[in-house]
Amino acid sequence: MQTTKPHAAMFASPGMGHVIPVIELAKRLAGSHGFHITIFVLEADAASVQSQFLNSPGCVANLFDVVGLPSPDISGMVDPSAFFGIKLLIMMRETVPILREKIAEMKHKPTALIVDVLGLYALRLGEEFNMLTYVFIASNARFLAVAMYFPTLDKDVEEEHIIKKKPLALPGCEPVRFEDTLEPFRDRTDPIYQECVPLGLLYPTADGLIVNTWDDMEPKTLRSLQDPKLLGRIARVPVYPIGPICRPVDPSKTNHPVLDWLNKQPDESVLYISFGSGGSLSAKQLTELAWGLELSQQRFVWVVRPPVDGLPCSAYFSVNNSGIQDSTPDYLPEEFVSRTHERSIVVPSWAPQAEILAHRAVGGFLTHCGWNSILESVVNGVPMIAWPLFADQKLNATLLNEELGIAVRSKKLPSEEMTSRVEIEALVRMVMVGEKGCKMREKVKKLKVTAAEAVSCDGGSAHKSLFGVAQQCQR
Ligand code: BUP
Repeated sequence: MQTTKPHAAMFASPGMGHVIPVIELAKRLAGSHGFHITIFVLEADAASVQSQFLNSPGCVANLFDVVGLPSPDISGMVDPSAFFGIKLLIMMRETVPILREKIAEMKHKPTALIVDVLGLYALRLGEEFNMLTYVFIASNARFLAVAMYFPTLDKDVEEEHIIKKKPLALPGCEPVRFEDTLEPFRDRTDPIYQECVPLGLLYPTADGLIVNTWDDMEPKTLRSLQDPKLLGRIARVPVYPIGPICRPVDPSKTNHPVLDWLNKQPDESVLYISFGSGGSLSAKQLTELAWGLELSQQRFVWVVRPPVDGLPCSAYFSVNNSGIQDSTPDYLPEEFVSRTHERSIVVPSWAPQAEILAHRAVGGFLTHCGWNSILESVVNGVPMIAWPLFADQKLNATLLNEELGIAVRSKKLPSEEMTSRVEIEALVRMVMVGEKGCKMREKVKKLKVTAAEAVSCDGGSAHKSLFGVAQQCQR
């Protein structure tokens, strides 16, 4: 029996949606389970949010080491117009030789390697350096189920799902609409499909699959993944539901103009709107959203990003009583800020989201359905308006809206260009002041309780699951 501390190397993809949960997992493995942790992450521009986050006090608290890896040049390997998730995947693939060199140089070799879903190519290093290997799915069990099952469907995709439009029948799980699956899975003739779908076969080559979810959030899918007669037949390795892991925050201890403004608002009266670190809307859709928010007459905090052809912005768009001129950016309706400033605040590009969602004044979240955003909403008992854009977001929106009943969603068909201002107004009012909003709030508050129970150090399921990982690593 090994007595020294287990040493885990973690390989994180760039982007806040990946880096934040990797750091949180590292904190728990180091803090509660005695791991020594080295995190390898692709270096980003020093001014980027990622670099600032990694240099912030919470990340340099001596709990783990962070090693930056140079970003490889992938021009010539992938079409410049390709979906950014694909570019990240190729960057991570091309970084594996550098990661290999770094591990080979380490004096105190890792005994375990934990990669995220874009780092699956690095699993092959496990055998070479005698490390146990894990995949950390910072998304959910449903994403894992689809990714692992897709190679099994492969040849049926065209006939059954694209032509006949049949949902995917995953053993023991709710059927999954084909249009909810990830973009790279939808066109068998695309080279990206050939790159991405076989990745599903790599999950079972790891020694364990660590998922940021918990039983009450995804009971059916988790059961299936753990049942050898259902999806467990494909997973073949232990599945560890260790969620929900989110950044622990205290809004009263954070200084930020948005939080100052929230302090002055009534309980559960503000809608928070954000499309995540990578999402933006078309200019027309932004206009409709702005009008929908204004027509709803509700309070809101909006993290707004310019449409692809818009100009970047650098100031808070608020109009104060001393008569500062209207600072509405030109991609929002004229004088939008002047008309709405008494009950809203518009933030350029980045806000302290976890603190905002934990604030007592926030009563709804219009979200792109990134998994971290969803978890941050659930742990604070905040109902949602689901507005998925890409990647796993449609799968997530369906879970929230159709299975858990904690989000409403636009009825817009895929063929329609936009969600109209009238529908947006109705969705906002439904969540903030409607009967449906009350019911959703009740449900999400119950789920919040199960989330807190899961992560409790006093016998919570997530804590036990992580203990399982630690035990496996001690062997
Ligand atoms: Br935008 C924004 N402030 O203004 P997701 C995001 N975040 O703290 P994504 C802020 O980034 P994926 C902001 O709290 C969450 O922890 C937010 O992760 C934080 O979406 C994280 O929700 C965003 O998973 O990533 O970035 O689109 O690719 O995983 O969907």
